[in-house]
Formats: sequence, C-alpha cells, structure tokens
Amino acid sequence: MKLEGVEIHHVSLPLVGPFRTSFGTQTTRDLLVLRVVTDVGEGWGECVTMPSPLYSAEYTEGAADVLRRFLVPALAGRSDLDGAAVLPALAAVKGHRMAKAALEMGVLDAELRAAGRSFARELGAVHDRVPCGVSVGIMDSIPELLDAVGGYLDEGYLRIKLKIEPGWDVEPVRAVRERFGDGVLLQVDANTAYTLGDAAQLARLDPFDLLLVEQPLEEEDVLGHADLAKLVRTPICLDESITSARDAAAAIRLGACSVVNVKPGRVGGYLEARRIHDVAAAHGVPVWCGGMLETGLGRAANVALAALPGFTLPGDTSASGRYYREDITEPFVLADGHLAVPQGPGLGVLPVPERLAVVTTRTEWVPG
Ligand code: OSB
Ligand code: MG
Repeated sequence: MKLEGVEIHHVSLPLVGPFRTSFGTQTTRDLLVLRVVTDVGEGWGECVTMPSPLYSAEYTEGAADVLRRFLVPALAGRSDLDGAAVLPALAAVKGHRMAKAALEMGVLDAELRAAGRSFARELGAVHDRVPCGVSVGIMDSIPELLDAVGGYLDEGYLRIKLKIEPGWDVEPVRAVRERFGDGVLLQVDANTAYTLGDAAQLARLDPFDLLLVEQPLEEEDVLGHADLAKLVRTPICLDESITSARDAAAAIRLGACSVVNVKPGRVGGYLEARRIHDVAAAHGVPVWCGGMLETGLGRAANVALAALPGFTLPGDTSASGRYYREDITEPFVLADGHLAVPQGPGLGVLPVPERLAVVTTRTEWVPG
C-alpha cells in the first residue's frame, strides 16, 4: 500500500451529560477523526486525546500538530505500507502514542477493507459479542449518583465503575453497595488522584469486595503501586502507567498490578494492545478494554479487541447512547448487557457523512 494523504477532521461532539473525573469535567468530546487515503482505498482512524493534557501528556491540538509535521510525513513515499508497518516506521518519534495509534488504525482499516477482512478476525477475536460495563463520573451528591447507577443497571450494564477522588471514595461505594447489593460487579478508578500516604484511606475500600481499583497513584509511580498492593486487599489495575507491552510485563513482574486496563490509544495502537493482551495472558493476568469516550469508529475497534480470549472482565465499552445523543456512525446499542462485534470488512462501520459534517469544526489535508 501507498499513503496518498490524511484528512484530519477536528470534531466536537456534545456529550449527553457532563463527565467528571479527578482530572476535570468534559461536556463535549473534542477529538480527531482521520480519513486515511491510500492507493487501495480509504480507512478511518480515531485519535482519542483529550483537549487538555490532564489524563496524559497528549492533547488534541498537540496530536494534530505531530501528525501533520512528523507522523504522516514519516509514512510518505513508502510503497510497502500496511498496518503492521506503521508503529515501527514511527519509532524515531518519541511518545505521542495516541496520535500514532490513530494513524495505525486508519492504515489498518484501509488494508483490511481492501482485503475484505474484519478487525475482529485480524486481532484474533473469539466471541461475537462482548459484555459491557459503564464508567460513572463523579457527581455532586450521593442521591444523584444512585439515580445514575440505577439507570445504567436498568439498561442492562453488567459492571459499574465509579470515578473516585479524595473526598469521593468510600461513601459513594458504600451507598452503591447498600442500594444495589453485593451482586453488582463494582470497581473504582482514581485517575492518579492519590499518593502512597493515602494507603489507609484506600484500604477502607477493602470490605466492599471491589473487582479492582484503577490507577490510584501517579503515572510514573509503578513501584508505588507495588508497595500499595501490599497494603490494600482490592486488586490493583493500571491504566495510565501502562504504555506498552514491555511496561505491562515489568509492572506485572514487580507486583504493581494484578489486572490491566488495555486502551489502544494509550499504548500506540491495536497491535500493541494485542501484545499486552498476550503478555498478560501468559502471566495469567486478566485484562479488560478501557475507553476514551470514543465515537462509533473507535468503539467498533475496541469491541473487536474486547472479544479476544484474555479479556475476561467487562470493559468500558458502553453503548453509543451512554455518551452521545447522535454518534457519527450508526449507534452501538446494548442488547442483554452486550455489544455485538462488527463483522464487516475493516472496522465494519463508517461515519455517516452528514453526521460527521455536522460535528466537524475544521478539516485539513496532510499529503502522504
Ligand atoms: O481513566 O478510564 C479512564 C474517559 C476518559 C479518559 C480516561 C478514562 C475515561 C473513562 C471512560 O473512564 C471510559 C469510557 O466509557 O469510554
Ligand atoms: Mg482509567
């Protein structure tokens, strides 16, 4: 394959409600959609950066800049391009994994569409539907939280994840357990809001039989998580700290995590995500598919990934309606707590042109 160019769509999609985490509140989803044009046809990529560098160092305008100035030009002129060649071809550029992942996703989609092969088939999916959880933001009050959680359980979500931060941790967990019982699969995500000095507070979550606590300490503090794991009973899951299969292997060896959240954007793409799945499986460590409030494009690929055999916990692969009143693809709809794995060529979904046009604030063409 040869890359002819990439059309970067700057997209701003209103969320159905504000989404509050320990690092900030989102009311719209501002990300990049890439139309990757090759000599065998086009493919679609999604760059899952947030607008500000608060979840990780990347941010949306920075991703557009590195794509335009360094990443797309690094693929230019090659005649042997395919999905697997993207990450190695971009290795000289440090970091910027979400931007690299978006480009890899678009090239892989073009390749697979041309070959008539699905993401699911390519990645090694073994299920035709995946169980879904939902990530519930920090709220202003406990009653408001209980209403939200009750609504999601009524819709059929099979696992609840509560966003936590100091001052919003034990009480919301206790309230959800008291109202909805011990049968609910429940976990929490701190997005780095604690320090090792908070171990005693985090240990107060022990009695609630949580599946896991996600990323309590800062991104670079892998060793701190290993220390914390000795002080709390809740299994520790890493999100922000894991940016590659090598990181995952090291964190597992150190005892820093017993579960891994796999987010393709965070780790540089779906192929590296699959390598993390493989490393974790070799260690008997369960993984689950995280989310970055993706549109239907990223969701299609995430659901394919989540259908691999080692994804044994429900993911943050919620239905389109949990995020958007109108998605840019045909919506993903929850059925019996599951989403169907797309089976068509490539992602198996396409943006609806009029929908994409409505939410696109700017496009730019970067020649290959
Ligand atoms: O830490 O998992 C996270 C959303 C944006 C950035 C980081 C995270 C999240 C979520 C939502 O928790 C997951 C989703 O439903 O897409
Ligand atoms: Mg997380």
